[in-house]
Amino acid sequence: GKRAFIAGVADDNGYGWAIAKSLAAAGAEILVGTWVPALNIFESSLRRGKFDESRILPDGSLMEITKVYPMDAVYDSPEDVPVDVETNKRYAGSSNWTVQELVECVKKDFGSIDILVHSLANGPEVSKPLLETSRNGYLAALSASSYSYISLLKHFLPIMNPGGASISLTYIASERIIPGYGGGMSSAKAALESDTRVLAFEAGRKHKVRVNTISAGPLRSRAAKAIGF
Ligand code: ZID
Repeated sequence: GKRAFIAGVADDNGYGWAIAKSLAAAGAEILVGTWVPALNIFESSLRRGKFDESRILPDGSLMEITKVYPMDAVYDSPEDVPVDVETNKRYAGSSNWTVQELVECVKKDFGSIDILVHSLANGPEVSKPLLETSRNGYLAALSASSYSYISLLKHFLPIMNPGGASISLTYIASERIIPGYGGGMSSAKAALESDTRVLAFEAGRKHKVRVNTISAGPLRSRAAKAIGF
């Protein structure tokens, strides 16, 4: 069977969860990466059976998540983590959550993966029009929503089996004006789409791994509610 790593699952309402279920139904082993500040509540909800109904697969069995990894995709290695984050109560309880350390852990635990799913985004100023977006807000949106994909793919590629596949989720606001999708999020999705073409070329040639992005329809996830969509 195939092994999939899905980055960006912290509840049962988002695309990451739904994709994990589809992959599980198709017989894949499921590993997920959960944003560090959301890790405790996700793991305890899982343990307490809060998601059991949403875990039901078409054949009646429950989706098994083999392992939940803490992650923060805006940090590539420990040197990148600022002191205030490192010492933050919500982060201090977890370890190995930078992208490089995460991939080292997956390698140690499982050796390789076949499928990488990027289902995460964050834009702290998403509710501000682009004209009112600060430099920091813009760069944060691109760091969490676009570069996070380059970083994950770059670190996972050496342990991805040839013939493997990688996918991310985008939004049509990259191409058309959608008021309300501000803070540089439209720019972040445009970057993600352009990067998908370049990364497909590079990862395809070098590692025989496919790279695609899906322009998603509306889903009432936590992220979508947060921006009032
Ligand atoms: P979600 O909240 O379930 O997933 C986002 C995840 O990212 C959460 O689990 C966060 O904890 C995690 N996260 C945030 N920052 C970090 C970080 N630094 N490190 C690690 N994890 C982090 O929401 P979702 O399922 O909506 O989002 C998944 C992907 O789908 C994102 O790339 C979205 O941009 C994309 N997407 C979602 C929708 C939607 O409707 N939910 C749309 C398009 C793309 C969309 O907005 N019409 C209107 C709106 C839309 C489509 C059509």
